[in-house]
Amino acid sequence: MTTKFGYVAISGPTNSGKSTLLNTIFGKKISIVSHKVQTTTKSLDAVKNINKTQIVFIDTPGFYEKKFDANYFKDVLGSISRANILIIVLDATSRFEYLDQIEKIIKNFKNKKFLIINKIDLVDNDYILKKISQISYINFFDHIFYVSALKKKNIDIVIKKIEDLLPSGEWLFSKNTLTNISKQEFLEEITRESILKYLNQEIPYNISITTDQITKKKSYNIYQKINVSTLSHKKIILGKDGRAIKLIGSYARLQMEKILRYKCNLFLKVIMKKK
Ligand SMILES: Nc1nc2c(ncn2[C@@H]2O[C@H](COP(=O)(O)OP(=O)(O)OP(=O)(O)O)[C@@H](O)[C@H]2O)c(=O)[nH]1
Ligand SMILES: [Mg+2]
Repeated sequence: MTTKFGYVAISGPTNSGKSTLLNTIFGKKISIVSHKVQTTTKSLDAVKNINKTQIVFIDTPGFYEKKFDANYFKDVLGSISRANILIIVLDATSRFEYLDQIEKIIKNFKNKKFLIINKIDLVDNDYILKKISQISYINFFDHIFYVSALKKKNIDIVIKKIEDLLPSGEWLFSKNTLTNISKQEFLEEITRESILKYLNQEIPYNISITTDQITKKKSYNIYQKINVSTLSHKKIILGKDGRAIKLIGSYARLQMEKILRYKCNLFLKVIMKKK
């Protein structure tokens, strides 16, 4: 059997649903998702094997105004340059932003280009068609798809097209490879996702999660630190009588149990790093 292999980069503005799309393609949580901007902060590779084709999907941090500089794009552009197929995901419900930047990326990208208009569960066809007319370079895309990543609509069509277009080649990863991040890093991401869910404004963007220890016996015991830089942030994360941290911890723990399919105890400490 001749095998196929290739990279598919998923790019586009923040909050357009790139990570949701990835999770739907895999049928499980691979990358964290939130209603806030800048949820994905580092590119992530995830390997999917379908029939004779091995596809490495690359989830990337979305475009975001405050970070729209050369440094920020190094990671994203690096990921894109590896790709056999580049998917740009736009949110059908929001103003199409960064169209000029996307134009540059698209016109410089030599391989196949897909445009995915996501969140079609929230808007009607006429509205979408009108919005599409804003994209003057629409013909540069090889294929356009209208999907709902959340409601799992038309995702199978996208996958089929990817399978068709990827080149023949040896699989680079073993059959069991899933992502390029460790279990520890992923569990840190799960806690960050919970913080994005429960805490507002700047807090989620000013913390880091680190791991002290993970042990596994009758249950996983996961010891993590939430590192903050100011006392006021520490107070907000803890909440009145520790209510916020309890909420964050119990949601994160539930997610971890779902992912690991094992009982989990999560121990969170909020640490103020001295400047
Ligand atoms: N209604 C609806 N909501 C969606 C759909 N896809 C994603 N969302 C929501 O859009 C928000 C952003 O989703 P993410 O997947 O985190 O977006 P992202 O593009 O990865 O964002 P960044 O990582 O910040 O670049 C979340 O609240 C999702 O639940 C969709 O098809 N329909
Ligand atoms: Mg994301």
